[in-house]
Amino acid sequence: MKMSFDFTDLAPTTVSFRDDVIVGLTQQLKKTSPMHLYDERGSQFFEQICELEEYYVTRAEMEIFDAAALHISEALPSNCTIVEYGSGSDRKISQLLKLSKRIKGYVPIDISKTFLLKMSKKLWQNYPHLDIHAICANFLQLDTDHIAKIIDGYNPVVFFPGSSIGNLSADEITKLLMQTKKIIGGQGKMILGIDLQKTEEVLLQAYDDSKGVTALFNKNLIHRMNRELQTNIDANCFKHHAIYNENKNRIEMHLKALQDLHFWIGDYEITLQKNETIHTESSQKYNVDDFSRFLNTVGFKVESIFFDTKKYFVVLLLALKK
Ligand code: AVJ
Repeated sequence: MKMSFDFTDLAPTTVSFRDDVIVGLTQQLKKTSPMHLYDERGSQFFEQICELEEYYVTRAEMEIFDAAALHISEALPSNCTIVEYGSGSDRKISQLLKLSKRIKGYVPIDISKTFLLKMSKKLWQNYPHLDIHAICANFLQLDTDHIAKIIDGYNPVVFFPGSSIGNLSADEITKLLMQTKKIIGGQGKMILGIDLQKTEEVLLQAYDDSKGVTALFNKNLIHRMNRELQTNIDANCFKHHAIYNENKNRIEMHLKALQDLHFWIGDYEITLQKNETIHTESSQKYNVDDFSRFLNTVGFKVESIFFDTKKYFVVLLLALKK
């Protein structure tokens, strides 16, 4: 890396948001991609979720990083560059930077441009010697040659915390892991956080919190449509609806219509019947043995597994199988 700070804008456009939403809302079972929840406003709501008592995910993972600090640091290649998928705030990378002197470069990748700029500039102020190359992009569609050029000789470590992998479909996960293999190559590592199966009660509290922050996060999708797609939908006509799908071991967030609704996105008429839902996000909850076995079948070696004290969450340290 030649400069200490730079920024590449490959931002997904409002056009792709519009097209995705039209496709998703004209189907039998209405759904939208979870990435659309993360415009600037949505990213801010998600930060508030991370502070909630009921949302155990962030705290459990940070507890793990603290407890396993030495082990993780020693497992990182010296002079490494951390490539973070869906970086969000600087909370977790700051924690990693504090616990390891081996990190020389950082490539945060996020679709929320203003949010990414703010976080990476703040980080650069705190760590002026860190080579930062921020990329505004959908981390599912990376140009791996471009990433390789940026990393330029440093040892890559892909960082995917927070169990964001749990939002992705099986196909997307496979694609993401193949992309990761290309990025990390023989010497690189991956640090992956996954959320574990637990009681429905704990899960529902985490995804339908008492302050209603998750509801605001979910309903922001309607406000985003009003802002960007010139719709004029009353967000109060929808209710935040979080359920645990036991067969699939996942939390699902939906927006449930409180009455019959119809509106237009350009020339496309969208209708919802009362109680019909838009499925906005799934958050998969894993069994660590099953997931490790799966990782093995796609070419990864699980080098270490770190749990929090409640065994709510795990951080996996991965390398490529030889
Ligand atoms: C950022 C995808 C990990 O699934 O727990 C939080 C998003 N949705 N509350 C998750 C989310 C509702 C979060 N991830």
